Amino acid sequence: MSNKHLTPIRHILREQGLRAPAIDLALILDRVSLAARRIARELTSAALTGELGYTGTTNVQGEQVKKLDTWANSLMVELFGDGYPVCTLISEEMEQPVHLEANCHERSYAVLFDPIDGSSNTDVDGPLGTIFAVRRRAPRHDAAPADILTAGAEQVMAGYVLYGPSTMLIYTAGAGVSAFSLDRSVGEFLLWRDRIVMPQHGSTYAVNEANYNAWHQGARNLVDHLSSHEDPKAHHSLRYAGSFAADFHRCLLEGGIYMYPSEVTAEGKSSGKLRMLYEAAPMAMVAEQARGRASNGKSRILELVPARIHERTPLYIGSAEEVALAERLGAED
Ligand code: AHM
Ligand code: MG
Repeated sequence: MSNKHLTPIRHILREQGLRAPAIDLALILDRVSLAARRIARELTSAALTGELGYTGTTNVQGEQVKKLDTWANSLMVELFGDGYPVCTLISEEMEQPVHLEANCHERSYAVLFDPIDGSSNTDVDGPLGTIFAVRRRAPRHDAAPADILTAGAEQVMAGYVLYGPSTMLIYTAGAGVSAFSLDRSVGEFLLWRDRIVMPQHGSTYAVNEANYNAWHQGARNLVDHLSSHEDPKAHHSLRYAGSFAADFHRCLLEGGIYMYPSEVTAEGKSSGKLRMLYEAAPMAMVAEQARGRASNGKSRILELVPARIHERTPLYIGSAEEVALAERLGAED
């Protein structure tokens, strides 16, 4: 059978069969796909429609909010609010979860997302992303997210959209990683690559190296090693787009490592920048499903249990060899 005309929804149903959970996930993927297409369209015209720049407010993370962050967050809340099967939404842009009581059924789900990843790129026409994860809500749950504060291994689907020269949707529902490219002429994501395998080793690393002096010694040793010219086989080039989705996508396709280490401050060790539930854990599921790895420098990201919905974690993600090296060199010891 030809793969040429497979949309994400038909793909997941073909992979998982016409069973109830697969249909639920297809319905969710349908909303992600629509959100991605609308965000992609908005991004192409944002400069001319006055949608660039800041709102003048700060979010729960204390970060300046861009107009596109707010717009994309509202869009996703509106799309998922539209009925079964999603009853809980957790977003980087919202202090509290949104609970949609009317959408609660025997099987219902939480979608956790970062609507615009790499916000510093909005006003300079750089690459951007949307990151998402899907978790089952426990039977007889209430509005409180206690059952969502579990290990990332509980995720049933995860992925990201990359808004670059083309718009790509990448997802996994636990049976490999698939990538779809947006055909703008028909407004559909169509399968580009299936069962992607990340190379075990790559030739690039991605990190904000301007933070070098604030890192723990182990993280500095790792970057010293990757950038050293002593052993040509160990030498990597630096590639940093400032968008996790874009930097991770390079690792997925060509291998290498993306990292956001913790920092040593007067108050002690920070937890890095990236948030566990809607940045690190979803990408960790994609990485592992592509035979890569994701670690906080000591432990597998997918085994860590966050205590709060906006909890942060140091992150080392990408090719198995580079992530193992980060742990071996004690990046977070
Ligand atoms: P955001 O969700 O507010 O955009 O923050 C996440 C982003 C990542 O996409 C990117 O890798 C990182 O923050 C860049 O941070 P920095 O500017 O500190 O390098
Ligand atoms: Mg983010």
